[in-house]
Amino acid sequence: MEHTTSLTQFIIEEQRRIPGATGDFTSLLNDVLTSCKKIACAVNRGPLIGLQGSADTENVQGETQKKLDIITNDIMVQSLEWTGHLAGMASEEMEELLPIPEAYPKGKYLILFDPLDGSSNIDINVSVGTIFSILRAPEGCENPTLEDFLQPGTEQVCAGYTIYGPTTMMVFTSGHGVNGFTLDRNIGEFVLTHPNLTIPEDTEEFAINMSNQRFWEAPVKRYIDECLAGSEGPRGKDFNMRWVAAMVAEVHRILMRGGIFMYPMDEKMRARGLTGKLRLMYEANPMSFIVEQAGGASSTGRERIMEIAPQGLHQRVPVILGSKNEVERVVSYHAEA
Ligand code: AFP
Repeated sequence: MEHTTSLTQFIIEEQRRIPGATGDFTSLLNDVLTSCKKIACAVNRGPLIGLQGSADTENVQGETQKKLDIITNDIMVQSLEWTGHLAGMASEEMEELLPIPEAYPKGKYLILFDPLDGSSNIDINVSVGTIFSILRAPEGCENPTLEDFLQPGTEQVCAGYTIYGPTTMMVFTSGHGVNGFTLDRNIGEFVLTHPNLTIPEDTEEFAINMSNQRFWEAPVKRYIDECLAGSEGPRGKDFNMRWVAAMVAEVHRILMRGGIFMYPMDEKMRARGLTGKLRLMYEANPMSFIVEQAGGASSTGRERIMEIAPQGLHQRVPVILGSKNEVERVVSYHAEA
């Protein structure tokens, strides 16, 4: 039988390379992957067990929640709160941070997650995902405050996502490159299938919601106009476009074959008092960590996302990430403007 490396084996071997590692982080990551397996089951069986459609409630972002938004959030909380590896949790679906209940031991890590990214795709059977970011809690801290969570992306210990698509895959980084694992349902394990993922520096593929075109700022308009002009324009080559409406799927495609993803600032958001569409702590920071570890770049157009000092748990930021040379080009257009 062909030898495969399971995600559990992979992280235990990584742990052995770190002198003094206690195994706490390894166990936490194992708990995260167990919750993602449970979410994969719920997502897969959704229409068979009445889990599709709206829950008719709103989250803190004012967005209507799907039934699966609530159920996947519960799965994450229930799978992680009792394990003793966490000091606290925060979720895109919950207004306040969630302390670990008194009944359970406290650990040294904090986790932030978007339990079901791209949930508008659920009812049409298109890819969705779970995104997570792990931070260290301050030394000896049992009851973390909001300030303890508001660490810049550069402080992340680990970031990852699970994509529930034709196959279920988990991709993560703990600061030593990016690796992808595919769920083998026959053995119930994530198996290493995509070692050392790297993003090509150049690309001919962009992802942006074109319906917002008339609201974009000048640098983004310029960049996309030049892509659309194709081989007759200043770029001298034709570009392709994709838009899945689930950041997990966009980032996954970029890790597989390069590309640039943008959810930039626009006039419509500004008029509504918003500072961007995507959430810094649950989407932008973890995805930026992964993309940078794979050799790509990530920016708001004006600053590196991972260096932003967070102001709130649900803060939104513009996001431009992917193939390095393209991201740098968009950043230079912002600087010129
Ligand atoms: P949901 O998780 O609320 O469905 O939002 C998905 C998302 O935050 C991100 O994953 C997509 O890239 C983006 O929104 C899609 O936004 P549009 O609906 O404006 O295309």
